[in-house]
Amino acid sequence: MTAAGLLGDIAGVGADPRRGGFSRHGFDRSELELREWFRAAAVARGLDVETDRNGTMWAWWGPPGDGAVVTGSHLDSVPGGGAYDGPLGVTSALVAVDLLRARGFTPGKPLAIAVFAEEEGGRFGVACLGSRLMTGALDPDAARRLTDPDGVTLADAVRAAGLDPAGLGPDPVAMARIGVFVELHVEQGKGLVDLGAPVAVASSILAHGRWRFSFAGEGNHAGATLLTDRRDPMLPAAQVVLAARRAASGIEGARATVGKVVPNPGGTNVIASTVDVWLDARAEDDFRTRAVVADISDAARVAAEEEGCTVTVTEESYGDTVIFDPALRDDLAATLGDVPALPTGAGHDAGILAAHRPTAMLFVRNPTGISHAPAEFAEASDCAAGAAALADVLAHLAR
Ligand code: HGY
Ligand code: MN
Ligand code: MN
Repeated sequence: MTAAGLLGDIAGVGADPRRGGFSRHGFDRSELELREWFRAAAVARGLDVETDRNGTMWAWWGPPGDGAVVTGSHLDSVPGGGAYDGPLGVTSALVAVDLLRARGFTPGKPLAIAVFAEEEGGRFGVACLGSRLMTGALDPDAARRLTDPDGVTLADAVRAAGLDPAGLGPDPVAMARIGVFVELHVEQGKGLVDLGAPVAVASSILAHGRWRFSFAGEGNHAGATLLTDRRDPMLPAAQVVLAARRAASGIEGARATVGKVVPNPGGTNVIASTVDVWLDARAEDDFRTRAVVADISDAARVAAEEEGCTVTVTEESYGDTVIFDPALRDDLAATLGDVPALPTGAGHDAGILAAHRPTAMLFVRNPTGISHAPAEFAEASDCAAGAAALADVLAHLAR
């Protein structure tokens, strides 16, 4: 079975007819279904599957042990996301095991496929939730209190999935098992198209984070309230959208996005009483990223005051610039025949683990560069090249 073929097997899970693409979020019905699919696919390959206390699934080739060679990714998506972001890394890992078996390879070290929970933060708002919890980058008490849009807490969601919420948090046992981590991912850009190559290794990840701007004004009637009598939080909310583009434009390489705005109560003929606006901001380093956010926050405060509203700004998640282990990166690039190294603006569980373990990524060419959208794509032949490259890398690391 090929990686593209395995993606075809799960194409019915979490398909979102309203948004297009897939909506698969941490511990929701579709993600749990994908977890069962992964368990069956791993068991069919003779791998032993366990789920740790942060909801990370581990499929072991041979006995579990410390210092393992670990590969994997995630099965959740953004709302209305593509088929490849996450699942390509998981399916490629399964195919890599098949390829290594067919070559008669036996790992000289423990080898595992890991599937992390809620990488996109599409349900509970914090990206790389599982890997942040495991590494201690996220306070477990704060995590347990996170809520989804329906008000379900993470504690309740993991309990419903059969996990003990008290077990969420730093996991030194799981961490000790990771000797090296390699995540294969569809490229989220056109670097490989420009280079005319199917596969690259990753060099770095931009500093990035998410901030919630909560504006409060006064709910009222859209027809009966004079403009001069309004305290409409949608006005300063709109200023955040404009300030994001302006602030990021002023700093080379920076990007700032408002992809989610939630007015309450959200009626056409209702002046909202509150509006929440989520900002995703990224730049080359911490200083530049925080400068972008500070600029937008200043604009939000001025605009809120002008409208008689209040604003609170909350950092929901943050990660500094990641430079992937240069020695490992160069070793893997050489193993694959001097493939190129590319930076990315996208976050990954590999980026969280990179602060703790030698970590690398492989990127697979994306002909349009589109990601986090239904049009995300990789040719089957490039997926095959990616899985073969992952097999080569795993064989090299687990020799
Ligand atoms: O948002 C991101 O960068 C990632 O795809 N989770
Ligand atoms: Mn993503
Ligand atoms: Mn991803």
